[in-house]
Amino acid sequence: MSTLVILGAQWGDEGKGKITDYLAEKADIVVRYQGGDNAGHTVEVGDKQYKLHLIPSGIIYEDKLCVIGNGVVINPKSLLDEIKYLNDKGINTDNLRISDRAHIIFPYHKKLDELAEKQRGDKKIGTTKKGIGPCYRDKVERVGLRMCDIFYKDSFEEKLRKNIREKNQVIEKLYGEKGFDEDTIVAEYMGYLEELKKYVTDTSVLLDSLIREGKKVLFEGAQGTLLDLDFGTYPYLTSSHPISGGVSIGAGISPFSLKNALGVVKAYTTRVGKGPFPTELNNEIGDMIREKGHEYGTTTGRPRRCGWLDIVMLKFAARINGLTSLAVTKLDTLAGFDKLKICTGYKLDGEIIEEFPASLETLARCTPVYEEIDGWKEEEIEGVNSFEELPENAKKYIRRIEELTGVKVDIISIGPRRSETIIRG
Ligand code: 2SA
Ligand code: MG
Repeated sequence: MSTLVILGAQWGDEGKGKITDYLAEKADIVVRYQGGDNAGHTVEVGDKQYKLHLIPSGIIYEDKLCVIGNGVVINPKSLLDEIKYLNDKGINTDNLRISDRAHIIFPYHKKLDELAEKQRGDKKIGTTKKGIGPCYRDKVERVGLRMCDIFYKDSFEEKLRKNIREKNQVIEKLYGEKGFDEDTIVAEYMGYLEELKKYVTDTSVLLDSLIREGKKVLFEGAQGTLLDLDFGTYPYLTSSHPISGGVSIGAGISPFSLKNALGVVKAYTTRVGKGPFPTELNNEIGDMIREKGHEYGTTTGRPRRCGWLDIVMLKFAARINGLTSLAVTKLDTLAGFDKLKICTGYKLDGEIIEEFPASLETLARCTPVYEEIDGWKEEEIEGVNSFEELPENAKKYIRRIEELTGVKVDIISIGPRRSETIIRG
């Protein structure tokens, strides 16, 4: 591993935090390249649990440089809260670096996110209401404020005041709600940003020199491939680029310096928020997976929708990301089921298709084609340390994923702890 991206191959919450934490031990630098505090990464070390939203998972280690890249949108208050949360748990955050080009989330972004969701009625996206979409919209519209702007206080204040006034107009005229007090936001946010100044630098230059030195860099994806703005289930997705193509733009490195892509895949499928989900189980099997797998959002606590593993989706993720290996997580959650199903294709108008369609209307007309595999028991998988020790049917399940996707499964996770990780040689 010289440069490796670890990303979600499904709809997020695949267990990227745990896998990144595991692989971070051998890395020098861990980098976030997209998203914001809509992400929720849970890492368990010994008897301690850490819930991270913005800071790369590598922070738990003493000696890793952790970079928040330009492609990330930063809520300064959340970031300061997270720094404090880590410091209170005895974690040092001096190794954090923030891109001077990263855009800033303000309270009006959150408010606009909430209001837009409310207005969508039954067409809700199911956003995390963290202001992610509205902040990226300002970036694309070229009116956003970036971390580098804080070094020029007067123009920063001027731009911020203009933005508050304009957003207030939308909030008041379009949605009929009360806008924000200009002075309050300016004072509060300039205070937060003053505290964050010491972490801000040109992280693109920094990463370039570290990569040239031969340092090992891990890029940590948030959300997942099917939530990618271009390649996900539009419009039920996030406003950034979790796919490997997002690394170059979101971290400011050449696309040719990224060597490997590890796709993290849950042994089944989950999704939070709305949108199509061909293998969803709206029955007691789905409920059982949710309870056994503790499938509730880290950021919002929302129950996640659960369903069988979808190979059409994984093949798509393998192709679009150029996956060089897979990590299958939560294999333990599937223990105790008599029969398991894997979706190998979609049936559309009497024909089998193997490519994920662009149109949601087409996707809604697809029905999954399943292959059945015998299950394994709880006691057979507990405390297992190697691939060979896994129950025969669990090995079959993993091998079948490899055959169908054409990508090798290098890592298998059978529990939240670092010790519950199987590495295949
Ligand atoms: P947003 O807030 O604009 O990014 O929401 C748009 C869609 O993206 C989905 N999304 C996510 N899906 C899974 N996990 C995410 N992070 C949190 C976590 C979620 C949580 O890791 O647990 O705690 O609820 C995440 N972030 C965004 C979202 O559901 C919308 O479908
Ligand atoms: Mg998550």
